[in-house]
Amino acid sequence: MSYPIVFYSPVATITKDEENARKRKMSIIIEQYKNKVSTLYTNDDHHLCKYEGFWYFQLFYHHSKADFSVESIMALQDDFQAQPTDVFLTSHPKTGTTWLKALSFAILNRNKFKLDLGSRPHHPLLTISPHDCVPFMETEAFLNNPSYANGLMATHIPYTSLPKSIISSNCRIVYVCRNPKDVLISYWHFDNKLKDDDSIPTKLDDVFELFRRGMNPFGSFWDHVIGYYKASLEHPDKVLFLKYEDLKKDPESEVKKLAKFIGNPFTEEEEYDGLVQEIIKLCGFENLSEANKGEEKTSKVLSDDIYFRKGVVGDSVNYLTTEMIRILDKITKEKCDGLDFSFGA
Ligand code: PAP
Repeated sequence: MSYPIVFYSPVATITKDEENARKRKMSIIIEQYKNKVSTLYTNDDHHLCKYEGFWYFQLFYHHSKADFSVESIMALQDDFQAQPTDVFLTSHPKTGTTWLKALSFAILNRNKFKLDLGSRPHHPLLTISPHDCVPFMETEAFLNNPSYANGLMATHIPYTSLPKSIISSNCRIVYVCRNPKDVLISYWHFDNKLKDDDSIPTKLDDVFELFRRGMNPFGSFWDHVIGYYKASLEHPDKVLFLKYEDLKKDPESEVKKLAKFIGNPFTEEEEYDGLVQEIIKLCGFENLSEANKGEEKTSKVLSDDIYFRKGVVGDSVNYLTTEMIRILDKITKEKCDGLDFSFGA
């Protein structure tokens, strides 16, 4: 199967006018879905609400959590039109999204942006965040001119809640999953990094309790993974299911698999020239975390380095108690019962 080659460009920096337009559009979206959202079941402090079986922030209560809110998902479900050539990078938060974005961007743009990492490196991934190279649909929903047209985008929306046109069109979906224990620890650190310096850090016990009950944004984690896993079995030409741990263990074959699936397989010559290895190196944790250090270079709310912490498999053993591990393993066993599926670690 061959696909047209589409060129992608990084998201431009948002100007002040665009930011104002974004705020206006956000107010319209809040108003539009106010009634629908008010009927949803919320948790005790109205922090999250449940929609189509998964938990989300509500923009209505948390203006600061504008992106990734239930309203943005509703707006995308109503308005988003997928194109047959689109590629969607999908994931539950903290499972390797940033890495998958970088790899896919580098693969699809390898003729446009050469990979020479020599003395004068110039690849976009060395100067801007993978999140600016590949936007989230959820954040673009509030822009007047979303960069959907670029054809490569990401989302944390669960499979069963994806806009219908993504399911019905011939576009491709790549999902990356990671073992729940490392996801929980990564999320806990991320959540605390998002807090102001004078806020009290969230305790691991509290995050654990919510995570195991599925009450985290885009949770339940297990239902999220299983939804995409089943879709990948039913539609293997449409949904590619990757594991963070496999990418760590055998990056070369996983990257080749990814390139083939997204319509840009490496030629024998490219492989011979070491291009696969160069892409792996460019997108490796060491390289990207170094490139994203320091002040934010682009327009986003979050600084670029918040997405890079340790980037290893199994760090959760340094934080979780034996009892927490037992409980998480038990949930995994129950949720995956009858499925030929196991997490990579
Ligand atoms: P997001 O859902 O907020 O976009 P996501 O990128 O999915 O986050 O997950 C972040 C995790 O991926 C972090 O894991 P850690 O907390 O266990 O360290 C981050 O360090 C890791 N990560 C980011 N980039 C890479 C990379 N290039 N290689 C390996 N791991 C990475």
